[in-house]
Amino acid sequence: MDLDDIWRDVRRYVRTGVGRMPQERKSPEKPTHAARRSPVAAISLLPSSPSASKGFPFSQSCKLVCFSPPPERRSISCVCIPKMAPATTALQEMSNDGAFRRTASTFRNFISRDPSAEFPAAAGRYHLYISYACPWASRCYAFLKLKGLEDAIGVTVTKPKWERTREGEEHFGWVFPSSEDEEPGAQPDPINGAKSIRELYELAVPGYSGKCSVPVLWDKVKRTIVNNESSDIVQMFNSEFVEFAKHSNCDLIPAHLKGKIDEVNSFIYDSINNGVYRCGFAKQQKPYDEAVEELFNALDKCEEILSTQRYLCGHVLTESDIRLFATLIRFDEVYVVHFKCNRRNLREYHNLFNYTKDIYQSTGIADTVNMYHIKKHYYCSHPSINPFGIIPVGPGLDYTTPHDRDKFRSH
Ligand SMILES: N[C@@H](CCC(=O)N[C@@H](CS)C(=O)NCC(=O)O)C(=O)O
Repeated sequence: MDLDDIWRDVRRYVRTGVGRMPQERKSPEKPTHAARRSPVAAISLLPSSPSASKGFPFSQSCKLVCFSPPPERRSISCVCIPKMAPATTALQEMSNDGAFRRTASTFRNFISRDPSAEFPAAAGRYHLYISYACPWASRCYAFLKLKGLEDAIGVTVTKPKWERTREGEEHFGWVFPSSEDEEPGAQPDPINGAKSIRELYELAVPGYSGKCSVPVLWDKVKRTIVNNESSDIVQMFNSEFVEFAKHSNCDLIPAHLKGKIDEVNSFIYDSINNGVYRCGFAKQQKPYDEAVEELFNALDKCEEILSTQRYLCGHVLTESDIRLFATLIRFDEVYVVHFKCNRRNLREYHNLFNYTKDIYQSTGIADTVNMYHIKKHYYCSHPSINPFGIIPVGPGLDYTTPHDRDKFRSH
């Protein structure tokens, strides 16, 4: 391997996150003994510099020097490159082995029904920003609907297709339409007048350079993001807003099922909810093969569970069902094609397909599903997967047709 080979590897690593730095040293100015024997790329971390990392999959800058051993004793001049940092979109959340690795959410405050809490529950104070396309955001909206919180918590929907969030910058993400008519189903931001979800993150944290995801739960009083993690948001909607809920008796996380719900959630998260993304965003065959195997094994398991009971945790609808539904409703229309989850269609699973219809037909849920937004987002926002942004015509399933899940009512 000569210096040019190393340089090529380094450039590839920086550009795609795939591969390995040949060797890393903390003090590039003083090459070590090993460095003198074989060519190395030595890096040192510089203070994080968002501007230096623009357009790269990493956001921390590095100083990089490549040395070659005697007799050549050549070195390639130092450059600043970004390395190893939070991604700014899901398409960049990639490990060296080509597998998709979702980064953790960053805002994790909790709203409490305790009036003295930092974020006390109140009607009209909090606002939920979502995209219909996003399964994580949709589960929050589903909770809001099932609990009947529409009058207490406002909702704004972004445009489905990711757009450039700032002139002259590389970042693509969720944006709001400029008028109610621009994109049916999406609205301008009525609270902050933001042009994009990114602007909300920047309002909350000036200079923010991480991922700008939905859902966003916004506090109008403190003018900040309370929480951007759907699994937290659904818990708050379930238990902390009871006073303001039209359907206060609806408990999607009942105490006696909590253990079971957690167990099912963790199983379906890895293999199904995030599993479809692991299939779709994989950049190498092996992680894709593994993700597909896990996904369909898990679907088979759910199919079996649903052959003896109406819902995943028994005979009542719970959080686990809302989580699974958010993935299943997108399955045949998007994941089978776009994410290559095509071992089987959902509609070939008798129980899962009827179960999906059953939940779709539960009060309020159909309002949380906008298939036009869902398809437009996935097929048009990931040019590395679908470069021409063509939206496939089918299959156009009708989830309003009769299902057979009532058979479990008498049990
Ligand atoms: N852990 C988060 C994940 C949310 C998430 O990944 N949202 C995606 C849409 S499906 C997003 O907004 N991505 C923005 C981006 O990747 O730039 C949650 O469950 O709330």
